[in-house]
Amino acid sequence: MTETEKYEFDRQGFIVLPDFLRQQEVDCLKPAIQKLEKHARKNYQLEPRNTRKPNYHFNPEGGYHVTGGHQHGQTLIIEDFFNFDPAFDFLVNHQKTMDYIDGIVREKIAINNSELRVRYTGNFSGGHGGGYARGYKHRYSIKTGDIDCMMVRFIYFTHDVSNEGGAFCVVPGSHKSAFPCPYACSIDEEPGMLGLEVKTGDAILFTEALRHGGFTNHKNETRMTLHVGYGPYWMMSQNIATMDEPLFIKPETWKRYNTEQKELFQPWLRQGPEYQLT
Ligand SMILES: O=C(O)CCC(=O)C(=O)O
Repeated sequence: MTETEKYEFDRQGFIVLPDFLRQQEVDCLKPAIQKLEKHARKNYQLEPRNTRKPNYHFNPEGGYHVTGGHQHGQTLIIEDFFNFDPAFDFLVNHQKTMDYIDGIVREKIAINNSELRVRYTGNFSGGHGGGYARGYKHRYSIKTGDIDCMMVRFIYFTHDVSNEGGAFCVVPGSHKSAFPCPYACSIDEEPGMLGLEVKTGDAILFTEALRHGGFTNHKNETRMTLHVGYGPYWMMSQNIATMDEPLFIKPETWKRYNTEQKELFQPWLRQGPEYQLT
């Protein structure tokens, strides 16, 4: 992270990283994303349901949890996408990503969230977050002259997303706001809300303390983005289906990872010979 990026991240609570993924990486992710959306669309209403979150289907074959719907105005949120396809493996301990996370999370780092967000025409993501809600999980702070974040997120884009197409949107600087957002209007009309238009291969890094959401998708195309959350090593899953449990990683997925990748998934919490570190 350059000094300019650090300044901008602190000032705004996010940075847009143009051309972050190589073309080869986009080409690897794109078919896997499409395959996962198709799989989840076919299965999300089936049994088994997640016992703690019955609105989620757990898919044993694909290793994911999914909720939502696929009609106009709906979204499918597919958590634990890492299990679905080895095409996603390179995003675990992705050097370029980790260089940024290292610059803003002070403790040993772990992945605490992974989701493919599928947003069909007419869907929006409601605004949430904002510095006033400085709960320990989302806290943004400065310690001994450096950025010290709890949960932060990367979003990876494998197609262009315009404001019309449901851009991820933010209220810049709101990670430092002292008061709750007073607006009850639609996210598209919220004062201060800024859409971040991006191109294929771009990424966005933001602190969960920032007020953010997604504009309404008015295009006749589905918006599909990969979101990965990071934080200190002790923070458990921040996926909704498995909140505050160890992040769900299938033994088959675990086996594919090298030691450095496994270190990002709290190996000390995983029992049994199928979860060896080396
Ligand atoms: O991209 C969106 O529509 C919203 C994403 C979001 O809320 C998040 O990643 O925390």
